[in-house]
Amino acid sequence: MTNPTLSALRWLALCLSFLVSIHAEERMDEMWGESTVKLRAADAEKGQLFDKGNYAMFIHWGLYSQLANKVDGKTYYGIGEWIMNPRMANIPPEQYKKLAGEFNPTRFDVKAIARLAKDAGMKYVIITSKHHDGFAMYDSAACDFNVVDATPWKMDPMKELAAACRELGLGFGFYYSHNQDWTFPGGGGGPKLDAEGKPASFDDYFLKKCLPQVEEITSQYGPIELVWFDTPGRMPKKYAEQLVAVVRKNQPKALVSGRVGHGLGDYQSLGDMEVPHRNIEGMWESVDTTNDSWAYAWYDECWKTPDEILRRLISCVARGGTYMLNIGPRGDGSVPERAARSLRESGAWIHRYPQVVYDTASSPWKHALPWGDVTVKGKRLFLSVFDWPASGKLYLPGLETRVVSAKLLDGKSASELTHERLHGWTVVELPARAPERLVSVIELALEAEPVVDTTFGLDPNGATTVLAEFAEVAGAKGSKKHWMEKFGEWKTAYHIHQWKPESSVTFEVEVLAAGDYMVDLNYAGEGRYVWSVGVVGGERIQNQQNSSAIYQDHPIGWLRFPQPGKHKVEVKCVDGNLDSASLRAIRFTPVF
Ligand code: H79
Repeated sequence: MTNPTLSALRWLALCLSFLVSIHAEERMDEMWGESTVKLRAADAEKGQLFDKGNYAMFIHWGLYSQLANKVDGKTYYGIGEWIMNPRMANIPPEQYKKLAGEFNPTRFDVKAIARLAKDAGMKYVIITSKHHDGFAMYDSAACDFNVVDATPWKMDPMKELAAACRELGLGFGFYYSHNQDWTFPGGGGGPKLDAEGKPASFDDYFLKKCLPQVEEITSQYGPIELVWFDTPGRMPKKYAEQLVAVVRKNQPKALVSGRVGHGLGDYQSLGDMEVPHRNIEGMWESVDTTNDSWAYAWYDECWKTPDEILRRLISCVARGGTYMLNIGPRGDGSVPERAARSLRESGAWIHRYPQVVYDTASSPWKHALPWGDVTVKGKRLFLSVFDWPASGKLYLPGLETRVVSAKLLDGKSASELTHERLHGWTVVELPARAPERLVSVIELALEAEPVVDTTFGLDPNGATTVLAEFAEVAGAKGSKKHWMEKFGEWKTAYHIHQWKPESSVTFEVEVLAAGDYMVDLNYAGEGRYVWSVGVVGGERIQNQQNSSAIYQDHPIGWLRFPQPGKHKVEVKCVDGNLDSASLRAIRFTPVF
């Protein structure tokens, strides 16, 4: 179909342009919307399920689900809904459109999907009404490339799904790719010529398809919770404004995602698959998926376990946000059983501990703690313990408010725990065994609303990792970095780079006991580096270690903290290829 040399050259050019572009934040804005969306709180009319529910189901389902990442016998690894894109299987629009003729998803069961969302503890469901491929998964009068007009199935699944969600008290809403449309002339990334061979403009696409379709999805399915626009690209503001106006007119109570662009959304959506490390004010969400791809991919059995789902959900809620987790049904409509099992099992936990997840405030520590995370309701703290300490003691640094009682919850009852204060730390005595297989919960009742010193306390029980984003940086650069593990599978890290011999990176920590701590640095780079790590006013150690392009922990050595209390730890990169050194975290582990 294509000349191999040409396509190799094109790949190379695309890869290069991607490498060059991806670090620029403006490029990230094109994909994920402005990071400067005005963050608002929910009001009584709007955003209640989002703001208080904190957990939603995302569904990616379309023609691409049939291909499941395999075309002409060849598997393409990455996000399945991108399969027709030149960066994946490069299927020409006319050929892709023929897939509709085979779309007959007789195993799509709206009641089972709504029940799964409910059992999972989710509060609303957002499904792809049209992805970048341009195929409408609902009955669209604006464009006949849709599930009713173009398939042998001839059904509109959204009518029944909306009804099934409502029957169970779940909210319902649509994903809509507003800027990209790879099959409609004039759409972003779409054909440049119309059916008569005349040049098509973005206006052609916008007026004939996009605007009428947004009118349709906001008027045909009853009250909806949210319209999840994605990847604004360089769509000028005037278009985004018109789309938002349609949503406001038809669905005054619906939220608009930040990815509509130009700061016109109601809340901020973080980068795909990004769980943030520090608290974020206002309304925001993380979107994530149960495996690695959004749409169904035949090979992708890399499922998140119930434990991982709970960790990621609780981490988002503790940072102040909402978590939307995706499933990708197969082309026949069935939901992969492993995804369903993980969701049901984590959901059973949420139904035992609803007070931890729903309508809670973010952690007053403003970051995760080494053993877990904290959510708050007034004077009550919920400590979600991900890693149960073998020592029988849980250490909580920096809590300045008096603890009235500590209770270990077990889903139904609660047992009183002994607690004491030690050098400003709260120490809770625990039974040897965790009551829960997944996440055990301790409830602290406080005398008043919590006041916390947010300094990182080094956990006497084991390793404490402090990420680079919490360091004070002098003479180097700290910034967020996004990269793709597989195509479309995004990873995000904050790293410190552009090191100079005089650069100084300082972490503030609190120790409960004087003594030796093993120090590891997590970094990537090229060749060997010499790092120097010192307690300000105390011992300084120095060591050479190797590196690779992948972030890894590298042992530096034992470092002594001379007395309990607050200390500053300074890191310097003394020798090596400083231009490629990229520091992600420091880790301290008590030696005795
Ligand atoms: O629906 C899921 C993805 O299909 C969609 N968002 C989630 C929820 C999504 N669309 N685009 N992206 C995510 C970002 C993709 C960016 C890339 Fe590229 C496309 C990376 C490489 C090709 C644009 C062009 C950015 C760099 C080069």
